[in-house]
Amino acid sequence: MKIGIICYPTYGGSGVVATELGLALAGRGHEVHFFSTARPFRLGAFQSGVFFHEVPVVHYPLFEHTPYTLTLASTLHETIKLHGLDVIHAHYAIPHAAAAYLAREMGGGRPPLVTTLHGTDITLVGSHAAYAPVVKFTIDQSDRVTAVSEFLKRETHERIGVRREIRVIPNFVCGTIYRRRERNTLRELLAPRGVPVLMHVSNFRPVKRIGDLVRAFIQVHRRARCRLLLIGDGPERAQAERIAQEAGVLDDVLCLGNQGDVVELLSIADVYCLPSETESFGLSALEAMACEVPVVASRVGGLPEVVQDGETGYLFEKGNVDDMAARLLDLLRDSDRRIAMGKAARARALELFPQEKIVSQYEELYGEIV
Ligand code: GMT
Repeated sequence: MKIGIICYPTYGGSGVVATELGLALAGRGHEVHFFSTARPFRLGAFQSGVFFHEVPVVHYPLFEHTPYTLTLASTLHETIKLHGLDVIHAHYAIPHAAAAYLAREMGGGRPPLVTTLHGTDITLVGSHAAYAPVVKFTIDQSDRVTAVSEFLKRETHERIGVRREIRVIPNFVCGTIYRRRERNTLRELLAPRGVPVLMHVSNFRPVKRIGDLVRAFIQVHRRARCRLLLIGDGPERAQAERIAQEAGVLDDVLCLGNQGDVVELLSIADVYCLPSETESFGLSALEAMACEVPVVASRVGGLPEVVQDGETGYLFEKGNVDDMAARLLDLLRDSDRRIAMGKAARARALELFPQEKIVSQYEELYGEIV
């Protein structure tokens, strides 16, 4: 098949899932065309069967905001005419499903359109009154709609009022790439003399509640030797550093910024923390689990579908910093339990969310409509 994939190029789970899916499909012999304003950060070097189409962002003095939806629709339309795509797969409803809908209509109803909902396109931005009518319309008009968790499927029905069938195809991880490696030198560099490492990876948006994480770390740090490694960047990073500085723990809070190879870093993590306000799935938690890192996360959204409380990590009530700190401390103090939970985490990741199985589910879905 010739498959067009639309995604955001920036650091964020939806772009990661779209990119990994496209690369895996190309690995199976499909021709995959990516559409984005910049090369998605996980796309890497040239791979046979993978094409990237940069969507132009055209400025004009009259425009206060550039109408990206239209340039995306035009780019899709031209590529469909030129290459004869069999299916368009829009990742993240806003505005990708709308642009894909437009391109399909321009092509006389072809090719069919799959929309994958990722989370904030429904739970935050998508349910805003300014977007919801278009989100609902484009979901209804898609030939197939998928959501990355049962939670997100429910939310789409309840919040947006969508009645049509939504198929849950969860996010996935490649167990061959995401596995724990011996990285003693890196560990010695970032956390010398066996200091236990707590880790968090995100784009530091308010929804991630980074402040809660630093406050819990401050409590843990008073009672046990540990270091917090924060990977990624975004609007809440400076505040996180300020909280750590005021508490006098900044020396043990390392903000590494955006990183290319998270597997290397996850390989030196002892516990992964995700204290989000909401999370439709929590892909970063799954990647940590595949690297044998137990996850301490808030009991929100789709996270309970990923993290098994008491087996592969712990869940706490959102905003309960004391409980988060207690759970982190438990794991730091009991290395046997920590290691056992890490192994259980990898086993769950590979049993429920293996790349091979989930990519096949998308392939079957395309097969139904092409
Ligand atoms: O949460 C983010 O920072 C990024 C966002 C996105 O759309 O790129 O992530 C959403 O999609 C991921 C991939 O499906 C999910 O794993 C995340 O849970 C989801 N984020 C939220 O729901 C907040």
